[in-house]
Amino acid sequence: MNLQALADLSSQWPDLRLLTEPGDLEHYGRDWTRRWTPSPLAIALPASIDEVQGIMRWANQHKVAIVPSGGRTGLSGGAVAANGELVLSLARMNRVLGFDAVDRTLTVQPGIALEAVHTAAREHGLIYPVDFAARGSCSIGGNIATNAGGIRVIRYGNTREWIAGLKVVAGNGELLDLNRGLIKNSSGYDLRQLMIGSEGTLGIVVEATLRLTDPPPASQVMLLALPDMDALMQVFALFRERLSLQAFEFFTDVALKHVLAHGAQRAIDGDYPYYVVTEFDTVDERAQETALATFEQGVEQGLIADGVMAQSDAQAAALWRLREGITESLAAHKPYKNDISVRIGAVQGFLQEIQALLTREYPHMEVVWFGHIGDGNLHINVLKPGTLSDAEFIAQCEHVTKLLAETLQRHAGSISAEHGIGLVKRAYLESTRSTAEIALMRGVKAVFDPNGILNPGKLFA
Ligand code: 2HG
Ligand code: ZN
Repeated sequence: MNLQALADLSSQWPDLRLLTEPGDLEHYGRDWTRRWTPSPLAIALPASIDEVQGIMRWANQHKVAIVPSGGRTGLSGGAVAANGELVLSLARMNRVLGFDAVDRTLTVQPGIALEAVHTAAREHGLIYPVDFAARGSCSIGGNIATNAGGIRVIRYGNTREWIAGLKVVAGNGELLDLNRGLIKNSSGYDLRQLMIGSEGTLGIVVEATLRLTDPPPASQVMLLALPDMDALMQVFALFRERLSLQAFEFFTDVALKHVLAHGAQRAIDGDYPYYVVTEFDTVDERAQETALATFEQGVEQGLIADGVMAQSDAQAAALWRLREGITESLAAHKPYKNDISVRIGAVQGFLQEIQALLTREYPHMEVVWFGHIGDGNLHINVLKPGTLSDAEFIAQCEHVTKLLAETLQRHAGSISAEHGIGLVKRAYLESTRSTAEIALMRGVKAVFDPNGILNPGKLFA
């Protein structure tokens, strides 16, 4: 039946690129979560908004599910096609469409990589400030679909802050032109913001107008070694008070062990349980002195055990690699991931509570902690021991995630800080959103996507 539908799509849109080879189905049917076996019906690679609309109308007519697809670097299964869906890949729609010097906006197609957006912004002397390790492979459309955060949220906020306008093909195939680059627009519901973070369940982003900003002043990168977990938020408070922070990231000795084994360079001799990579503005020499004085104060108070200040761009990049290389260094261990957040003010108590929980529940497993602690976002990766099968390992991790979700609920946190709910965290949505909220979300979904064509099973069952 679906093969017939596919033949119909191809005859309606003879120029549309469609892939059905097993290797392509495998490649486009998965994201960075390696848990599901890809089995899409086919892959469509539209080259225009017209083609995207055509696909959506066809999908409604034939009741074929669509999985929107960008760089497939997601960690929540949001771009997985494991049930005969048509993958709608935006990979060919990857151009910069225009720059507006007065509005300071860049208009792009959704399939452009984040790194290419950075380059385009810099060519105009400006920056697009959302940034994270997957920059070379992820696409801006996927960033928008998950409201991506990353390493500079502490300074610039999430993707949401930087979207001036969106063109979206809704679930029913209608093209919406949302907010059109306006700064002030008090004309009712902001559907643009509703689309951001909707994980491809309401519409497909086909064009985005991004806000750009001035590059930050010169900056300095520092690696700090801390004696214990209690010091972490105290050092954050000290540094935030004295310096103008761009980033404040942490990782543990276990994360360091993996990243070093994966080729990163050791920067501090000696072993410490916690590390911080921080970057801050250094407008003049006084700022450098303040940074050193802040560091020394931390040492005197027993909060900092050791530290390194980058002396060159290359050294700064090497320090960043210690933090940014973690995900890749763990990939071979099939990690089970948690991406959680609490208010900054709740981090300290929350950390202590979940450390006790994880030590108790994972006695024989390696647990790797790292993340954007300066904005309350923690990544916990549990590594699969060789003694457990995939299924046993996941069952055990799901049990612990349930306990973690209960703890999060008590601390008013979120089960997904920046990766999205997708398939992976669907069972825990209720720990973060109330029954009334979820009912409204389902209602919204039904309005934008009446036939339930778009990314079914993601976000909610
Ligand atoms: C990061 O902060 C990414 O490096 C990935 O969000 C986190 O691998 C992870 O769990
Ligand atoms: Zn992250």
